[in-house]
Amino acid sequence: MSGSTDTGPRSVALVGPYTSGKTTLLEAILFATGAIHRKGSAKEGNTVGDASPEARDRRMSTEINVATTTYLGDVLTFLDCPGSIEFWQDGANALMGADAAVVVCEPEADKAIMMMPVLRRLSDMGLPHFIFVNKMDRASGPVGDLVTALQEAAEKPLVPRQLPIVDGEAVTGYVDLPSLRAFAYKPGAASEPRDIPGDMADDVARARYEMLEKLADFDDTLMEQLLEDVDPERDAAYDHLSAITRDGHVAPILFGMAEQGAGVTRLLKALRHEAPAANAAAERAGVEPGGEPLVQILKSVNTQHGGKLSVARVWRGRVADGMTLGDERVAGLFRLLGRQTDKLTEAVAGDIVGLGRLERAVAGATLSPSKDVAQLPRAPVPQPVYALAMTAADRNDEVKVSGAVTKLMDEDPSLRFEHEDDTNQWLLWGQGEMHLRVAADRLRNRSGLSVKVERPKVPYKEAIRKGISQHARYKKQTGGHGQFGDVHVDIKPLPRGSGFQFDDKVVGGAVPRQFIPAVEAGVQDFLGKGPLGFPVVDLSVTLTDGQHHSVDSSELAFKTAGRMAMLEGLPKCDPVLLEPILHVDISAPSELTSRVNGVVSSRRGQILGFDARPGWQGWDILSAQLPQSEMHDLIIEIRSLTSGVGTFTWKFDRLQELHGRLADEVVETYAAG
Ligand SMILES: Nc1nc2c(ncn2[C@@H]2O[C@H](COP(=O)(O)OP(=O)(O)OP(=O)(O)O)[C@@H](O)[C@H]2O)c(=O)[nH]1
Ligand SMILES: [Mg+2]
Repeated sequence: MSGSTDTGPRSVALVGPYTSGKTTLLEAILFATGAIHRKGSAKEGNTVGDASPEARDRRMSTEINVATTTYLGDVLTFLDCPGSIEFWQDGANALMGADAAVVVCEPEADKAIMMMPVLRRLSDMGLPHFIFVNKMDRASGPVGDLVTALQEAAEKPLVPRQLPIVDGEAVTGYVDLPSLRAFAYKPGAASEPRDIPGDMADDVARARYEMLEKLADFDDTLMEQLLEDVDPERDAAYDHLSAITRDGHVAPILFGMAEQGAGVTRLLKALRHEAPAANAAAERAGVEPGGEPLVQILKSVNTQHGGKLSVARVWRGRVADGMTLGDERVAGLFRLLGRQTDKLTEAVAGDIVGLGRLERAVAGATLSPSKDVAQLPRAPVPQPVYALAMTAADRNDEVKVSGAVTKLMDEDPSLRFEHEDDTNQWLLWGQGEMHLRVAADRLRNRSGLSVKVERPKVPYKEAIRKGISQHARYKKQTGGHGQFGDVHVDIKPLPRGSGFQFDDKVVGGAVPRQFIPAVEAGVQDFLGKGPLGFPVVDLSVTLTDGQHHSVDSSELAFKTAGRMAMLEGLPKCDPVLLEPILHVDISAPSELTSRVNGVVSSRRGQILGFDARPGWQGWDILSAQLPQSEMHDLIIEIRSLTSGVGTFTWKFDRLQELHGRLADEVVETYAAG
């Protein structure tokens, strides 16, 4: 068999929709390659992956699992990525350090749509990939339909390189198309050769020809052979497949059952021969060959006891324990097997290793012995789409909580923690409710900090619709030196977006110069909370006249008079509630756009139109305007309508008047706290 295997260490990302079996496949791979001697299962919660309390509690991956093993002398590191779209960032960061990816999916044609975002990303990155159709024990319906559905979801031509052997209801093995050999699955062991079932001969011949035809699009020699009706030999067929897959032109499809370990050895062989060597990824990332050692941090974890551990891809040179990277010393170099760390003395290009105690390392950072090294591209960070207001359960912990959240953001750039001044709430922003709840769990599990979360308040505002003139006098005579300030102001509405404007038209020193700023301060003070209970915007206040007293007038007196003028005047100005309206661009597969329309309408949204999503065939972008109060769980509904693939981006558009029952409800609810 051809295809060089002297490639050095390589890394393979396991990606694909949630619960497709990635972590189970990792376990099966580690077992098949002898890295572990007892196979755990997702159901029992004792796999190498998903060992964190957050993952165990939910029986799903909430972050990447990293495990290095050796197969026939080749070092392979697997990066098992969470399938949930909410934890996508961790996987996206890991993909930056992968040489190839295996997209694990389920055998149902109607779930193929869930593969679109990940297949799109792989093709954008130019990352060679394989499709592993898992859970073949649950397969129903013809394989041909599944392949068609997968191809519709895929960017690259997909090449089925196996044909499952079906016995009654059960899938019992497969025919390997390049070699035309058949294998029977053996639970927990490598498959055994068997004969091709007689009734499959025609299907096999056709499938093999179709495979070669697809490969021939990228290979002139093969094209000539096919045109001349020459069937390429087994080795030649492998060579074509390997070269074309390695270059990322096509993605082969393999089948199996991770839980039974079926199809795992064939997958490993495919990776061994068809995954590119580490230098291909280095070239793609823009790493110059030669020069000092270079690593990129794929993930950093602040463990509760062992200090910080960073998962890094070595891009160039040799990395040793004790070496300086950035301006910190590597304290511990490890080979990783889930949570288990084994000391290493050295790592080379292509390795994925653990680096101890690089306190300033953050996901995506590029490090070398020199301090200021050019940074390699980082994974894109999606805009947050969901927020919860967060407070420390114990008020004394507030500073600690914000410190601990900052550390979480170092690990996960898709989290954000921001103060909303209008509502005076700290908001934790991310990709969905589970994302944020896991973050809250991490605070508890790692830092012993307990937090409370709630639905964020909407930053409503209020404005006025009528102008008036108002007089206010503050006067106090309490023996000795009293207080006196007297003002006349004109209050007028301004157009939307103008904010607040203060003018003074006082003549003849009726209000002495030095007290005018105090009047303004008093007015401003009141604007923080208007008659309806919200910050007041879009108005002008003009100081037109006033009176003062040579002894009793003071800044405080005029400030109070300014406040009083507003307190008495604003309710007479016909106050109105303003609600923030956001511009939202929702992207979803075109066949679901009408349902998305329905969601927007049911949320008081206004549809502006839709367009094809650039670069995403078969997808639309729907532009709409939605009240912010209707946005809180929008992502949840969009995802549930679109098998999890729909997304949106948003930005503030404007403030808009809100009247009637809805406005009354808002005023009541917020007044009640
Ligand atoms: N029937 C069947 N079930 C399987 C197979 N492989 C995995 N499963 C089950 O599928 C479920 C999900 O498995 P995981 O390995 O956790 O899936 P995952 O893709 O890592 O899930 P996320 O990390 O949450 O995206 C578990 O209940 C597994 O036991 C298989 O070959 N056949
Ligand atoms: Mg998993």
